[in-house]
Amino acid sequence: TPGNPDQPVNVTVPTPLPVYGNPIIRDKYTADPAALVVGNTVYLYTGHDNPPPGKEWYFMKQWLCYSSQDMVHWTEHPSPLNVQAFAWAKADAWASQVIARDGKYYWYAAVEHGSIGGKAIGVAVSDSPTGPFKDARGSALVTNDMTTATKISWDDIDPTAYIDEKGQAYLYWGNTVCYWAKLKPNMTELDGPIHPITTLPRFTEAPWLHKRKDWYYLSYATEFPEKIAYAMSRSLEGPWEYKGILNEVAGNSNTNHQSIIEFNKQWYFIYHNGTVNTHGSSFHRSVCIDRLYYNKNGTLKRVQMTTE
Ligand code: FUB
Repeated sequence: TPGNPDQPVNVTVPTPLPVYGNPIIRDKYTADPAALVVGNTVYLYTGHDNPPPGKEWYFMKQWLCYSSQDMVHWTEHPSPLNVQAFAWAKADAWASQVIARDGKYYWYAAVEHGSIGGKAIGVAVSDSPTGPFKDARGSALVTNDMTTATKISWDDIDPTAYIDEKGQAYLYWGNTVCYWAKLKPNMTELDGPIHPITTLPRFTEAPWLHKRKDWYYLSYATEFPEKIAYAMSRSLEGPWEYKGILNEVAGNSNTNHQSIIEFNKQWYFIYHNGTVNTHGSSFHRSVCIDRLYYNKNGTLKRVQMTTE
């Protein structure tokens, strides 16, 4: 219909997407991001993909730490934690997360257990978000013989922790099955049983917890190549209601692993892809940042991935 030139016309001008220069780190391969907001600073902890030439696997020996006050300019700090810090572990600095409690920083990390075998979760502690971190227990917090919902030896990976308003801390983790347990206030011991969650469709790995208003969100990687899906609940103990896909497969990477934070009143979706990988494999990943937006009913809009 021809427009009436006397009538005002509503034109929706698309807002350009903010661009973070993805991937944000170019001199190292970084994966499995976990961000932590401390005051006016975001600390970003990542794994370090560094396979020997010709080896195709997640060869990772240390974790890396970056900080930023604007999500654009990142400062690298000396690596605050590596596999050797856990004397009982033998390999694999896989996905991790750092959270703060009472002036201390607790780093939950997946590694390969030296004697029990299979993946295990350790916890390290520091007085500073940039370390130095040391093993907080001298033994694993979660081992393969504590979780029996699958027969696989790598189901105890990808820890994520959250502390609710009442001060109750929770640890979620898993591969193939998502597990959760309460943590004692000391943050270094489980408090009660380990629960498998059976209501998350096609859960692969990489759980992450966040909260906005009265909703908890449990996002996770699904299928291969991985997308990020999510569920919502009023309680960290569930039940979780599946809500759909949040992020599509991230370029040139079989895995996808997210961290979601609010910083300066904006929500961020931090993940990895393989777009600067010149090795033709999924084992040279790079961390990226994009914005996360909510619908009025609290559900999440799909992430629009950007590149530089
Ligand atoms: O980085 C090693 C593994 O790949 C992580 O534990 C998974 O989440 C996947 O990103």
